Amino acid sequence: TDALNNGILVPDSESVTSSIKYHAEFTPSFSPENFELPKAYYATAESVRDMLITNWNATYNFHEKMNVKQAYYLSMEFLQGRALLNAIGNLELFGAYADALRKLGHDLEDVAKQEPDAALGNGGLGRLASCFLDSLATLNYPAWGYGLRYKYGLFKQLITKDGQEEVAENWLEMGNPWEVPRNDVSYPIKFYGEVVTSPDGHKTWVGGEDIMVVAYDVPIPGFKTKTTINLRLWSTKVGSENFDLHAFNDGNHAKAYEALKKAEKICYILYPGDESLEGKTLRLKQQYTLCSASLQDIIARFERRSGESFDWNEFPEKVAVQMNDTHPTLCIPELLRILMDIKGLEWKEAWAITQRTVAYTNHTVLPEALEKWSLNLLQELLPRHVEIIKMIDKELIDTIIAEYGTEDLELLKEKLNQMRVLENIELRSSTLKLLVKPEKNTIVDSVKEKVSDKVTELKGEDDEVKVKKSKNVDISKKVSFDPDPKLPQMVRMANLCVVGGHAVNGVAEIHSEIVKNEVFNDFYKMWPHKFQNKTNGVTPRRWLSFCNPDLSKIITKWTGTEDWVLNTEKLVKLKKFADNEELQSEWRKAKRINKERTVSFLKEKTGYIVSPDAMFDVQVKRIHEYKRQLLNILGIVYRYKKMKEMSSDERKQKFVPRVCIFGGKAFATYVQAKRIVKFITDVGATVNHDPDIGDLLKVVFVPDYKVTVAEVLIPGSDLSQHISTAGMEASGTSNMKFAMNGCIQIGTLDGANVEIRQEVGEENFFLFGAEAHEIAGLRKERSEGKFVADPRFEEVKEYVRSGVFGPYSYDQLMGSLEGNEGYGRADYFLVGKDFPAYIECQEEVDNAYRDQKKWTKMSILNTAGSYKFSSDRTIHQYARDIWRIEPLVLR
Ligand code: DL6
Repeated sequence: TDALNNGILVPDSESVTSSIKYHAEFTPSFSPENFELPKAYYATAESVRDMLITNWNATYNFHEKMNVKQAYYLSMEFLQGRALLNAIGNLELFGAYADALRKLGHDLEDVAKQEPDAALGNGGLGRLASCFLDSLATLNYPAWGYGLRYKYGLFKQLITKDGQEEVAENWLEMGNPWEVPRNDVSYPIKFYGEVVTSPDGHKTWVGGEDIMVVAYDVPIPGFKTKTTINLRLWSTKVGSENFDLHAFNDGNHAKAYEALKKAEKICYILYPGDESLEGKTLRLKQQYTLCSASLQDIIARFERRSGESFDWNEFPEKVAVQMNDTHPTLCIPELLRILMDIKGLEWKEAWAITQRTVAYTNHTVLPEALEKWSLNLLQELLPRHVEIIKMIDKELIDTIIAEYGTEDLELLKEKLNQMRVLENIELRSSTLKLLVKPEKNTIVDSVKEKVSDKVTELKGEDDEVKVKKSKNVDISKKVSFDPDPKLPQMVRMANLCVVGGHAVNGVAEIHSEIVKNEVFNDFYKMWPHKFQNKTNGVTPRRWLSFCNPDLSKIITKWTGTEDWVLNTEKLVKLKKFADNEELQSEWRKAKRINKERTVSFLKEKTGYIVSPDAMFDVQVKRIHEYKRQLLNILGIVYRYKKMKEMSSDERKQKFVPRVCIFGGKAFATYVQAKRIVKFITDVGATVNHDPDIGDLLKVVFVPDYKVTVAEVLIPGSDLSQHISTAGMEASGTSNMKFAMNGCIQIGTLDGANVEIRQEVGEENFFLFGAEAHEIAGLRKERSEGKFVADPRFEEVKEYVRSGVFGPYSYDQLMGSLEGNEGYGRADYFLVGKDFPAYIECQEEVDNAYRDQKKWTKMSILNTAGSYKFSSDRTIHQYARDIWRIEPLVLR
């Protein structure tokens, strides 16, 4: 018989069994005669979904009735991973489902493995969005996520003899039991066309290409709560009237499908290659689709909830829109367009409402990742939005002039050039009139209102009448420049976000300081109140409780409560037992079990057999030069070279056995990153088959890194590497997951590493490398040829070039570390500079690992100190400081 837990219905294994059987019988996706794993998975998922739907509908109705302010998290990426065990875990039904499936002849874990990862994301940014959804639901916040339903997830990565190969990931092939199409939730989206102005000045965007979006909803259950929030993913389509039956019957099949394909391809893949104009257009269409569909939906909900009479100024009291990076920037002009052109508001009011509604999170300081769009392309695709963006630009120009004055025109010009939303575009004649001293023709003030061009008295600070006459002067003539016809005219999305939103936040303390003091310093000086920090976090449900049940049991035993899953501060209780031998021995046992799971996993995925006695040293993240996988692998090569130079006894004395594990995808068009993948796999192929080395060193590249892979590797690792060039990693989030799972880090003072080190204690973190404030100077030194490389760095590059790792030419890779002609910037990521400190630090790691008592203590203290990095803490901060929303508990 079913029971109640905190008002939540808890079915027993009997009713779970009958629910699974019911779905096995009535699920139309599989043939009736079997109950093999794929069908068992589908039936189990549908049975779980039934339970979620009850809570989901109740949550929706409750929010509708209470009509409280709601937050909307708009993101091009959600890296959800698998849903089944997460949902069962959040519902606390592991026991019931395991029992039920056992009775039906299956093992819950095997069933769960049937589920493909929902990989609608690229890396940390997308996974953060998914952790946030888990926390929002768990903490009972009224909030939704909005994204796109890509037909193919992030590509599947194959590792071949040539390195990385990408294959489409058809994650929907077997159907997706977690989504519910809402055929009644559909909106039109327009592209191209033109703007028509009526005699009264009203603007209408007409013509062009029209498509439709339809909503697919995914339930997001909270942990130990009824609250189940919604992730709404948009899918694009066209109506059947767009299918050209005549063309089809004439045999012109491609033409018949043209409109359909055009619409459908918007949701084919995440980040389509954008080298070509087609690629760029497609990406922009994706971004606009997300923004327009979500805003239409949000506005419809606001209107419905507000009833007959309402004031649009209440919109920001009911709606908070968070833009996850710049990809959803078009929210700003789109909200303005809807408010002005459709709802009839004046510019001033619409602009104020928009600014009060939206906020922006910056996730990178890499200049190449700060999005800019060609004005021409935008103009063609979204002509009305360009008009609106120009209005915003003009508003900003006025603010900048008011801020900097017109005394120093050179300074003003510089600020305008840096801060404007539009780049390389002449200054439009502004409503701004300048007051000039007639005698010297110098500008002494500017006013935004219309100024009489006859006689104006202007009082200076000393109250003397300084100007008797004013003259209308077009500011553009004074501070303008000629746009460079050779350079493209661009729209700077990040600047648009900063201007259009009421809050801008970075994702770790050091990153938020860089955002304020470097990337957006001019804006920070003008609007300091907008800038905030919200250090990232990860959900302790998925990333500790569910992925590491053995360690979790120990944590519960020693903290005396299960409550740490919701209140991670309780993890701090472990500190006082860090030296306790009983805890230490249990801790090591749990690690061992996890390492053995990793051993089987590596064997299955790569064929390599590694020993669980070795230290597992892991670097898993997107492959990027700034993350410096190259530093790691060069450190390994150096170690290998030294091993080869020693006798067998010597090398066993000197080195701790290590399994060096890499994982991560290189963006399909990022050639240098792909070379790094190839290099790592080549080193592995040589080292792993070297009989002199045996178990002393193994190098394994795990193909197709994704959430599911992380859930195995993170609990089973001893050391993890977060070794980016200081100042370049905004935060990192895997560093938090590793710390939670008692894994010790080697890292630079970058991103959230800084805060992790503070919390776990300096002595429990292996720190090396240059600091963020030194980087500019070091790069300058490097490019001026003043850098003197450590001989060990020269030695390792030479060794790579000698051909030990096969015939592939590493000239391009090694050259990039030297800045040789044709190989790009001279070691821009400062691998050479940090190399000696890195390999020395790795020696310290070896020494620490030899003392297993000390190592285990460090491991326990990492888990204890990770309490701050729960996404629950982060979400509370967003809710309080940016969104101003309150939890609403459904009883
Ligand atoms: O904030 C989530 C995540 C950070 O942890 C990473 O440090 C950061 O690289 C990532 N940013 C992006 C944005 N684009 N780029 N590059 O993925 O965000």
